[in-house]
Amino acid sequence: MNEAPSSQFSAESYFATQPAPPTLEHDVAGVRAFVARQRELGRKVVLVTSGGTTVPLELNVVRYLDNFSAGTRGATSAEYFLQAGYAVVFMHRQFSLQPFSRHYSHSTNPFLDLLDVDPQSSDSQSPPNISVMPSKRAELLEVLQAYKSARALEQIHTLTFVTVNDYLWLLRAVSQELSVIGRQSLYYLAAAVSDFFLPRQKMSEHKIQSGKGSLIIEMDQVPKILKPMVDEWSREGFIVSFKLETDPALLIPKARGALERYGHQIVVGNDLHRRKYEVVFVSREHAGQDISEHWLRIGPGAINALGHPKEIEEDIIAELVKRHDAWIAAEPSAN
Ligand code: PAZ
Repeated sequence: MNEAPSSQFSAESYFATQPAPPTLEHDVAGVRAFVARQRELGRKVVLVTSGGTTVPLELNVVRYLDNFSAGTRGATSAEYFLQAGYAVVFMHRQFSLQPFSRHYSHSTNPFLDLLDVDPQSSDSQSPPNISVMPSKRAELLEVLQAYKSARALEQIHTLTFVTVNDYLWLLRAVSQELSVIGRQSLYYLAAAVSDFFLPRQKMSEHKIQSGKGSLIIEMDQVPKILKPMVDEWSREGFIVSFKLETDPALLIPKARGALERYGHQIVVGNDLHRRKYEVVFVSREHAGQDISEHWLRIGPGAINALGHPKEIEEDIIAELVKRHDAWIAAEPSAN
């Protein structure tokens, strides 16, 4: 593929030329109702984005580029936000991991392996009883209770995206909806978003045919969406973006660069191979102050207060809740 410089889309020209997903209005109506309810209840609301975006190469899509992300960071973080009393808008890539059900992912911990069949209990009238294996009950109960509680308290609202275009349209719309709660809103942008896309106008309608040798595709750069988010859509929101790098030497300079360019609150930097054990918060304590770095690390085999294997997201969310509360408390008074 060719990464030669091509046309630059501003956010404005992007939305003027690329089509909105057909479900956008319906999705936005759902978010509006959810945010209104959370506002009545006085809850803080976090938008968690999670999973990778695709870039289709054809209108009748057979092939696409994808961004790496299983959705673990987002799904895990959403659980800790719920535990901290936040309402969560969980915007994730279709079929990526989700809060609670992530514990029983089909590949690492298949749900069917939790179950036992009691052949003694069957007769000609009824099928045998199915039960959860005793050794699995305590863990399942804990996850199930947290899940049921979040549902009963109407604390979580879920939205899905697949393409980078779906993601951008949804992000703009959801940010605008969340802006009504001002400083009570937090944006936790953990999705892995493509930097490149193929504008609709340049896409082939049908499957790209082979037979002409190599394939050369020129992609355009995805507009830098954090800029309008900070300046226009979510002016009072507490915005946390993520920066993923594979070259450790680039992590801090890139995270600092993003903070300087967009002027939001925090960039969480993570290295692909170390992301489950260490992250770095890059931020300014106060506007105008120097940028500082704060590392969070967990050791291998770390155990949390409940006796479970420690997840770094527990510490990330605890730190963010503290900083978000300080941000809310610092709100300039109305008079
Ligand atoms: O979803 P996951 O747990 O497999 O990975 C999380 C992550 C590395 C995608 C996330 O922490 C992140 O850095 N997101 C931003 C990626 C980016 O720079 O576009």
